[in-house]
Amino acid sequence: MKLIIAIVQDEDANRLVTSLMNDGYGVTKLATTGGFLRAGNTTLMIGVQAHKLDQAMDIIEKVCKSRKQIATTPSPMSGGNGGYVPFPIEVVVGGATVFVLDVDQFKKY
Ligand code: 2BA
Repeated sequence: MKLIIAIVQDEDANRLVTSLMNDGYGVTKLATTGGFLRAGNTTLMIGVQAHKLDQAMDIIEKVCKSRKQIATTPSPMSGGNGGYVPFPIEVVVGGATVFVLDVDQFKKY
């Protein structure tokens, strides 16, 4: 069994959950925040049988679009002595950042 952890944009999340559920996948949706933009995104945990992994990845790739986003530069993690001026930057976000992990055990009690 595999666990897919997919970080997607909020705009794509509902459509992706619907598509996965319609094809029989179990999905857990988490509200998360990106470290760079400090903006909301969505992380999905999807447990799949190994033979259904490729199909799930195809669905993620099909549904999730990359988008340009204008953001102000995030504050430095640890500031100096002030004087920091945020300025707008353009970044391309997504479609999806996906990790695939081997599952050691899967149980439902
Ligand atoms: P954020 O960390 O908010 O990053 C949003 C977008 O900002 C990234 O899109 C990328 O285009 C840009 N970006 C990130 N770090 C940057 C940097 N140091 N310099 C310049 N631009 C930077 P994506 O790559 O599509 O990532 C979307 C979201 O996926 C990320 O949101 C983060 O929540 C997650 N993510 C990406 N890579 C990850 C990783 N290696 N581990 C864990 N989460 C990751």
